[in-house]
Amino acid sequence: MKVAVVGATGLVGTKILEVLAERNFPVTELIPVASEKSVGKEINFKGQKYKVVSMQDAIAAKPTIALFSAGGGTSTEWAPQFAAVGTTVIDNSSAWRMDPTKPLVVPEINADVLTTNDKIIANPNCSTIQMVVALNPLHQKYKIKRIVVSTYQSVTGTGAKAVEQLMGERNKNTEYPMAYKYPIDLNVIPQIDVFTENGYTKEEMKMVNETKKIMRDDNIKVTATTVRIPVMGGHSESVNVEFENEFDLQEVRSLLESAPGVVVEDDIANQIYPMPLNAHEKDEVFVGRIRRDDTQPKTLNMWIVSDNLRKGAATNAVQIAEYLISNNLV
Ligand code: 11C
Repeated sequence: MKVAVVGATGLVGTKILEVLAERNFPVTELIPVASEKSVGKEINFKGQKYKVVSMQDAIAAKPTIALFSAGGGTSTEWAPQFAAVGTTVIDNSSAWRMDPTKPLVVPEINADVLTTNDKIIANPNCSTIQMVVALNPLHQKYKIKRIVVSTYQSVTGTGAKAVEQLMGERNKNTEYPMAYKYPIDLNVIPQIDVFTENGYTKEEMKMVNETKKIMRDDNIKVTATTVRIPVMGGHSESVNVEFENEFDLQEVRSLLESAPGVVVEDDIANQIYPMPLNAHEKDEVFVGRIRRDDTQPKTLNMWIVSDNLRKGAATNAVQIAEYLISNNLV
């Protein structure tokens, strides 16, 4: 299968190449694509070198699948041009997620919406993916009324420049780029992405809107505070969830233990709970600190951690591609 990776030199693009190789995705021809300034550079895939090509050359090659991770502007402009030559685009940006004609997919939850007609498929935001993977099995059983989520997000979500800022500050370098308005090392920044008119940030509104679309339930209320912290391994989330129906804590644990893509790490007697250091480079969503909210009925608290570059981006996109292949949708 001819596979294009658009944004192949970025943090997510590099991770997509790693995940494709690890999972032995059936790539017969790899087409790495990046911005004009990277065209001609070489990237490594399974021990072989490939030259980065331009968008036009990639479209001319008519790949079967294109995995996009090059920002919303690039996706808006180029994804339809790939789709027009018959390529199925799986897009990591926010460009198409809330378009009612485009599916927004987390394979463990709603891959069944996909058809052969879907030529642009949206991959959700990282902080949304890990939350819904853990919450969907509980929604199926107890029906979620309201979610209150606060996030603790890794600098890798911003990209390579933010990693350079954090390490530049930590190593007391004299020169490094500023990805954020403020220092990030020894700090916490309660802003991810730009502010919207309602006083929330775009990242917060992604969690609100994408959750409803993926879980196919517009009645779920979500309120979010998204926060950047000086961490590299993954995103963490404190989630308070109120259900329509009463739950049994032991049953909640069993549901999570048998949920696809979820690992329960919850043994407080031994101080076992999910942490980004342990989730780093893993594909699962880790859940711990599972306990009742004693202040109101039918309400649960939990702590959810996952590697934002893997399940939050690259792995989820590759899993969508695998689903398309195994269901003859490409
Ligand atoms: C972050 N969640 O951690 C963002 C990165 O809409 O795909 C991914 C942005 C997106 O900053």
